[in-house]
Amino acid sequence: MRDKLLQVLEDTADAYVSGQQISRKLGISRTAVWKHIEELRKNGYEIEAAPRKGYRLTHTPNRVSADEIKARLHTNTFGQRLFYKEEVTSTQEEAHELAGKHEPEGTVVAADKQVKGKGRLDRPWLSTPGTGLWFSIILRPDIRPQYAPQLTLLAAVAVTEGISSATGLDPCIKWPNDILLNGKKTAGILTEMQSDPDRVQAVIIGIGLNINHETDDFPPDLQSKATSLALENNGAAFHRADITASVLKSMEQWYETYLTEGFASIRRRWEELAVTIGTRVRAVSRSKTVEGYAEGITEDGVLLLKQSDGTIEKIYSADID
Ligand code: BT5
Repeated sequence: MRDKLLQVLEDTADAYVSGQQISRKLGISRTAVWKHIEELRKNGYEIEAAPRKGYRLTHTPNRVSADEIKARLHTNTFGQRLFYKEEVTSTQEEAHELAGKHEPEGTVVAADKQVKGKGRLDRPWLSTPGTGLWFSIILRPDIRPQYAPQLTLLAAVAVTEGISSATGLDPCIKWPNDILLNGKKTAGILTEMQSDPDRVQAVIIGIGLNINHETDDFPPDLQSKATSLALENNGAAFHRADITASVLKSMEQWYETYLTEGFASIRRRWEELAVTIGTRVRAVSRSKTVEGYAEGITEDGVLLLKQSDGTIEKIYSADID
């Protein structure tokens, strides 16, 4: 019924439609109309109600555009140059191409749908339209390639804080790149780079944010592992552009800190936000599985696992159980 009501409101575009007209069209009482309007509002729809005129839809949460994002941006550079596309293969591919064409630092490519969203190690990233937001940021730090993983950790801190300041939710980080709510993944980060042997040309940070998914939007095998901000907010949706703008703001702030002060404060904040640290974990990589006590991370983002014999194992790339 809510879909039908929404359709009626959308069909009338900017004009008002009276409660009586809606109740006739949908075959429900005016009280029921009002109740459905309230439900829509809870889900982020902004609907004006004017005496004797009726209702008017002024804002739809599930529509994102470059304008919707830009209107909410409080950054100097990040996202100020913004390409928004309804559908792409992967925003990473688009951003790589733009980086090759000398697009400046802070340029963002965002999409509603990715046909081939990618995770690490060529794993797929589910990018259903109308639910989340998938975007990539071009950075051009003057660093050596081996320090690029620091930017994954920077992004993890920034995404965690960006989500909490926009939603009041309290996500945490799982090494190296998972953002979790209630133990389930709500965002993922993929860092790739274009580099000379000793200098980075561009780092492309891809961020996948699950925002308004319902459980059924995830395939069965992901339902126990993945979540969305709305699912962790009693089903109430967020405006995807709000979340995106908040994450970009947080990214810009932490990136400025990184450039002026180095990695130390990011590392400290990362360790505060990470569930991985201070617990026993199992790191599974292609070549081996290592169990141990997660002591912390190094200056270059490597996870340190203390073994029962006291030796420290360095984990460069793995999945953590
Ligand atoms: C990641 O990889 O978590 C990095 C994801 C980065 C996605 C962004 S979206 C914008 C940009 N463009 C791209 O094409 N990619 C980036 P990884 O740690 O390898 O996690 C991948 C695993 O997470 C998959 O094997 C699934 O098990 C699970 N997964 C896939 N889609 C998911 C989703 N939407 N939400 C939660 N988990 C998901």
